[in-house]
Amino acid sequence: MTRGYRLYYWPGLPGRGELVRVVLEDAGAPYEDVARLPEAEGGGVTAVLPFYEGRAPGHPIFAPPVLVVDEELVLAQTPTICLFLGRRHGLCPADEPGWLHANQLQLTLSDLVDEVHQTHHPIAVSLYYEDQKEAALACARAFREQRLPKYVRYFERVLQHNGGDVLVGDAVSYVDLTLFQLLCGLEYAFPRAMAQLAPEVPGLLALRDRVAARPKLAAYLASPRRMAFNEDGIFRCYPELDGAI
Ligand SMILES: N[C@@H](CCC(=O)N[C@@H](CS)C(=O)NCC(=O)O)C(=O)O
Repeated sequence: MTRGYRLYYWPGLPGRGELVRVVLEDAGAPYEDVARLPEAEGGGVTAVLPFYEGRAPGHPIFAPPVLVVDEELVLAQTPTICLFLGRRHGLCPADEPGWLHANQLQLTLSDLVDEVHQTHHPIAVSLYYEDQKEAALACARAFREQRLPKYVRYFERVLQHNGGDVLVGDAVSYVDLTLFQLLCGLEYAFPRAMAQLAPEVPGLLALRDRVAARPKLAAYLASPRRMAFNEDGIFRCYPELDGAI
């Protein structure tokens, strides 16, 4: 049996796969990023499809990312994968109220991810952005004006409530790593809206910078393994959705 972690996620986009990668990388945990291998070596979309289509062994999953642990445990749902890794690698409070609050915050960040995706796909995931652009403009406007401020102000409040250094517990957790990735994505997709909100969330922005400077994560961010945001992912740079056009 091959022991260790195997990550299965759509190649070519950072998406939710990147939320798992930042935890693995900050933990210094070796993993195989299977779908990023060439097809000839068992990678590519072909590696992900058996999970997505229900043909892979192990507990059935609904949608990637998937983490296979020691070729035995098959995990999906990004918050569950990150909670599992966080608890295993000292990136999560150990006490019950602590990890429950971590999970609560992670699920709220996951809701935010869903709402970001909805800004460019408000009608159907199966339709192209161009085919739902009118609805996307309205959805993105409501997101920028109402939901985005509500989310970031909430997380600033959580941070200050916890003393200002980290979101939960007394050390950096997987939730802070997810927040880091989401702030990077929001600044990529909504630079104008985020610039307007910046004065209200100084604590979050400082936390983002502290997380980025953590040695293992910093090494990852500077490496070719780090996947840049692009217009196939969740965070897309469509200036019209940022109110820039
Ligand atoms: N709530 C799930 C959402 C998973 C999800 O939507 N995955 C996307 C890629 S980021 C996907 O492959 N969706 C295909 C589908 O829903 O059919 C999570 O957080 O992991």
